[in-house]
Amino acid sequence: MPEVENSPAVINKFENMTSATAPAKNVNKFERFKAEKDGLALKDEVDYFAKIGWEAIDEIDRDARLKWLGLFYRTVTPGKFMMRMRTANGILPSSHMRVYAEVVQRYGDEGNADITTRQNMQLRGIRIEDVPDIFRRFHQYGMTSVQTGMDNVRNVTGSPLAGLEADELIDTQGLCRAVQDMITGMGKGNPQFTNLPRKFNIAIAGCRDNSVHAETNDLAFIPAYKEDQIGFNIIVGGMFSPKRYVEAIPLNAWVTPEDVVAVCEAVLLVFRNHGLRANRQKSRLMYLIDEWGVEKFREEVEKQLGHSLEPAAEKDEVNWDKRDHIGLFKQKQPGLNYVGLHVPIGRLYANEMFEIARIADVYGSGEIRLTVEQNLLIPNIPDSRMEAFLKEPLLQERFTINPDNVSRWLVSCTGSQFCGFALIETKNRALAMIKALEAELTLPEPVRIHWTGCPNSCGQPQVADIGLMGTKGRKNGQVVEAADIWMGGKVGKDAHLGERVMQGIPCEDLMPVLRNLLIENFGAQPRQSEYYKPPIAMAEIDGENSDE
Ligand code: SRM
Ligand code: SF4
Repeated sequence: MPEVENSPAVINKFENMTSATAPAKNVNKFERFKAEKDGLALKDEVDYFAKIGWEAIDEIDRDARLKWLGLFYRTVTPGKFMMRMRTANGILPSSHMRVYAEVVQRYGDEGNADITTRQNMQLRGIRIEDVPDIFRRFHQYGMTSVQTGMDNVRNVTGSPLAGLEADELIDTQGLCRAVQDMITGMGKGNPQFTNLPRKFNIAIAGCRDNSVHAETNDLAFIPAYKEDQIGFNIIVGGMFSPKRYVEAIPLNAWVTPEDVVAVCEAVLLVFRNHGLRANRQKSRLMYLIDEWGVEKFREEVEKQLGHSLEPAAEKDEVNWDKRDHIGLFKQKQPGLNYVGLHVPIGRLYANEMFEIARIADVYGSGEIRLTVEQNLLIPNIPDSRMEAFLKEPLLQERFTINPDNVSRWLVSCTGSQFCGFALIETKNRALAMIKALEAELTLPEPVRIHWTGCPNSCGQPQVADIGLMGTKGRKNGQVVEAADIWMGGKVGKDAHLGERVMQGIPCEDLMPVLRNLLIENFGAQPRQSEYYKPPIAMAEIDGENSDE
């Protein structure tokens, strides 16, 4: 299990940026401002903020507490906010997609949206003066962005094919929704969980291919049989942070689906009540487990639950390679299909979002699903509608169901276009580079390439075949945007994290490095090779084609 150190320069930059540890006292400055006023209290102040405008809002309210309502002030684009939603199990109706489209549409070129690495949606370009109206619309449609940032539980991820595939072990849709409702007080906000020591990630896998990256979450449920009963083994403490990248470890506990919500609540309460709050860089759940040992942690969860937990099942049921769900597939419901669309780097614009909502309504049941690879699925399309569906211009021109192996698994975090932590530009660069590589190379199998703009690792380079992590490097005496390269991440069955294999490669020199990695490690061939005729001079050197 790799435990990775970053260079002191990068760590220092991060500690400054996150103002990690307060000088004296035993809590950091984040703990102090949380104690002064709960982020959820800002629900009552949003109308006022809308009146006074972004510049007049108290800095801590604007830059930090508003994240409790899902509003992220973007220093990179002054005056504009990003809004992070909740999408339990990554499932949303077309009506929600239409609301998102309407929200970002009003910002013209500055408005867009992203599908995130937690099967979720983020909206961009938001002005504070519009927020009361946007919240009213969310309320009307049963949508929420509450408690999605800072020291809260992030979007609860589940199997994207929940309820659709014949080989499914547990349908995670209702479970993810129930956990979300518990955490957020049915979307209104729940003060019980608004002051955790740090962020917290929960994933529930119901399928055989670990489609949620269970091992990277603070708390994850993995399908496992005990005798003839299907339930979940529990793993805890997974996390990526600039100081440490670590997989979750077994809690040695097995629960039935009916117990999932109660266990989530108990684990969160133990974390809230006992988690470490002195050093913000060491506040994630794994640090509490380090301090107590997993046995004591389990006992405390049992105390909180009021009963003991059954020991884990001997083996879990994750025994498939990970799928990306792109393409056309039969559902378990006779005559119905789901289609996975490839959304390059997860970026969406208003006109495309309206179109996604429309095709989901016209051909499917109006449902849309998101994946942690930042793609989307349209389920419940009858056989009879499939031919027409596949001819839709959106699939021909933008979101193909048959992407090239080079670009198929491309994932990217937000990067410097919108994120103040970023050390490099990611999404646009990743896209430009993959297009150039795609033009040059063919690959026998897809290669999972993940970009992340800084060591926070939102783009999860540690799970990729090739991961790129933004850093600063030097070239010709100048500081330049650069990337560390990770390799060997494995997803699906036997998932494990990769390792950093190269450091500080200037971004402008990345193309030949990536090209070589693809050729040497993944069997890439130059596209021209099938038509390639060696020039005479080269052929002569090889001793072929000689006149003699
Ligand atoms: Fe992340 C902070 C974007 C998934 C680890 N992450 C941020 C912020 C909020 C920083 C900021 O305020 O600018 C980024 C917002 C940028 C923006 O404008 O979009 C941000 N994180 C993202 C997203 C959007 C990346 C993406 O393009 O998909 C993902 C949103 C998921 C969601 O819907 O909630 C996202 N972030 C992740 C993941 C991946 C995951 O959850 O599987 C990780 C690593 C796993 C983990 O958390 O252990 C991740 N983000 C971080 C960290 C490092 C946490 C730590 O313990 O140090 C930070 C910084 C922090 O919390 O201090 C961070
Ligand atoms: Fe921002 Fe990407 Fe860094 Fe996350 S990894 S904080 S999105 S630059």
